[in-house]
Amino acid sequence: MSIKTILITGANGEIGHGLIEQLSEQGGMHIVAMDMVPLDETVRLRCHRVVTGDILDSHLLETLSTEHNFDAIYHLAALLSTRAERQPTLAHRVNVDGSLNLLEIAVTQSRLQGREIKFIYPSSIAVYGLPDIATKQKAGKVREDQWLTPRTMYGINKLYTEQLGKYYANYYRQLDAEPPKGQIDFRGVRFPGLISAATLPTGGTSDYAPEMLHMAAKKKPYACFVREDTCIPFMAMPDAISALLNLQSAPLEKLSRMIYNVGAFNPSAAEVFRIIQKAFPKSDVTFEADYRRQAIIDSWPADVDDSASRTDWNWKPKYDLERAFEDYLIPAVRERYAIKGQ
Ligand code: AKB
Repeated sequence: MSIKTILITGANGEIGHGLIEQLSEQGGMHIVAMDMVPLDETVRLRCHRVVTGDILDSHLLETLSTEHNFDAIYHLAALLSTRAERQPTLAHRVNVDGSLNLLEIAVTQSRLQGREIKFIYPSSIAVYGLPDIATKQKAGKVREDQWLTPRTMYGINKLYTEQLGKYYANYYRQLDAEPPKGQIDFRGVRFPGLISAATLPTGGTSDYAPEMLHMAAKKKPYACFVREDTCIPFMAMPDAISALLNLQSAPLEKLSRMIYNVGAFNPSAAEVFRIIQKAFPKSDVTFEADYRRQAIIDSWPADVDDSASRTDWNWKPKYDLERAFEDYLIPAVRERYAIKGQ
């Protein structure tokens, strides 16, 4: 069996940690991991090569591309929604220009190797933008082609990068005398808010759920920045990793689209609190809505229609709300903070 080489950007982030763990367990591949900051030891040891650098550094990316033959690129690097609102031009550079650099590397690799390169892209429910709560409640499960009117820089960046991916896969250099065909096999999932026991997100707006959990486990008070009735979809991190891996390995002929919704559970903030409180009865949570961040969350759907993923590549989350907390999150955070003595 030939060893595959996989490039992962944003490798030190939440998804990167879980993905590198899973891929290295699978074996049979060299992981080239890239991030702006040095990788945590636990993930570093699982990689063939680690590159500390910026996806905006095209020279660095071109050098990497001459040194490796990539089979697939998982482009995870991004500035999340809250941070992107605070630094919109930086977010645009990282989320759009950085993605463009990676797509260029993918087509260059494809040309050099004379075959299709897979490009796996985590998009987000932030691509949706519902105008008000009444519309959100009426909309219910949102399909991939509905409400594509994001109100955040991050959502706009994600939606545009999805389009760029489709362009590179279908129309890149379409005016050339002999346009190259099928150079990249672009596949994306629109993730809901993700909750991991191993890491805490930084700079997102769905962060209230993982923050509530980790603060309760650390016995620290937490002021939740959204109202109790706030509702968006969430997913446990192991399911997010499975979604990326299963979409990656699905036969191309089964895929009816390039971008897919994936759902798991969609609790209100109060329900998240109740389930955490059951495990940590002394958890000290107050609800102090920040109306600006609340408005972002209110523009995201309460649920997504992921029937296309279920039909095309057998998407089925392992964790519903109860299982996610009872079987995965609570035991793992207990262990994590007990070990750290916090
Ligand atoms: C964020 O809150 O920005 C992200 C997302 C929903 O994509 N977690």
